[in-house]
Amino acid sequence: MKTTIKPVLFSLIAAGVLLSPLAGAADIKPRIIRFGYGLAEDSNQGRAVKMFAQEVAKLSGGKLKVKGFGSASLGNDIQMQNALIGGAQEMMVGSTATLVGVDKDFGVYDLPFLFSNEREADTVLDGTFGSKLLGRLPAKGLVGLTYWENGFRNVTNTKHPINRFEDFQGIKLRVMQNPVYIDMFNSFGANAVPMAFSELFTALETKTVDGQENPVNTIQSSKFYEVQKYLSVTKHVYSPWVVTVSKKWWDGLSRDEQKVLQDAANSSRAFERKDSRAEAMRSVKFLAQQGMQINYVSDAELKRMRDKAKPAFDKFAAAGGATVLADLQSALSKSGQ
Ligand code: TK8
Repeated sequence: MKTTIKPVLFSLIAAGVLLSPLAGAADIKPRIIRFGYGLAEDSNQGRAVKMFAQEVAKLSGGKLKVKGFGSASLGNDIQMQNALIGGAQEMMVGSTATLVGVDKDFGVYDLPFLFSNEREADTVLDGTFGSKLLGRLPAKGLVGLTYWENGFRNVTNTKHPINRFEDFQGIKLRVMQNPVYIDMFNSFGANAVPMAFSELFTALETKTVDGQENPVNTIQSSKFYEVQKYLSVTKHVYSPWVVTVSKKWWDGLSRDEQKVLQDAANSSRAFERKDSRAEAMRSVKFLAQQGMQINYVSDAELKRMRDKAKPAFDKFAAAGGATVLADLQSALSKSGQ
């Protein structure tokens, strides 16, 4: 055996096949990257994964092949996160909110009414603060490549429009699996039910919960308008998505391959945000056409909600988040300058 393998190996090396993993060798099988996500293929998330895949194919000359798996077909956000950490899956995109299971400080983004507009969010996420927080992930088995926009979250339900925080009274509201959300909505008087996104449509359909909160893009792409009557524009949280890679798998890549993924992630960020923002403008009209009753919460009532939810900040700080919160607030104060 040995005598036959050696010459083959030698000629492969001579052909440069084993020495230059990114250069031309068409006979080497592409590395398959399973990239899981929770939303439908036809969503801002799905479109951005597709664009990222094309970019990776282009930059790697076809040596790296990203396969997108939408609708949580590889598992919900928490399950995928664990699969990445264990090395059983290569990539995913999901809400930063579910990263609290990995590092509690990620809950800072979920504090109510933290960002007033997309510009503030972009400045903080794309600046030193955002990358510093991503820099915490490798120690936990994940590599964070970039933030995408999930967007400002709004409430839907089947009972009545939400005009004031008192209207949350008695509403069973699905929230992400994150203590900041549970506290926030319980402080409004809702009955907050933490649940994986992948179970949400059925839970709404069977009335296990009365409502949920997500950006208008998601309310459209997940067809929540089929099972929800009222959409109340509250913009209570700006929610980022984060593109992550399994650290175990990442460590086995060459520097060139890592660069391809990072560069493609950087390009995908601009694409995804532009696409999401353009779609959000159209979604409200679409949802109205589908028969949703839409109301905009007044500034005065939003201020009452903000005041009511303030204890969430103190609680987050007291539970070990004081430093990360102060850092974020300082980054935010600079964003206006
Ligand atoms: C998709 C989720 C979703 C998030 C949620 O898997 O859970 O409500 O907003 O986008 O990450």
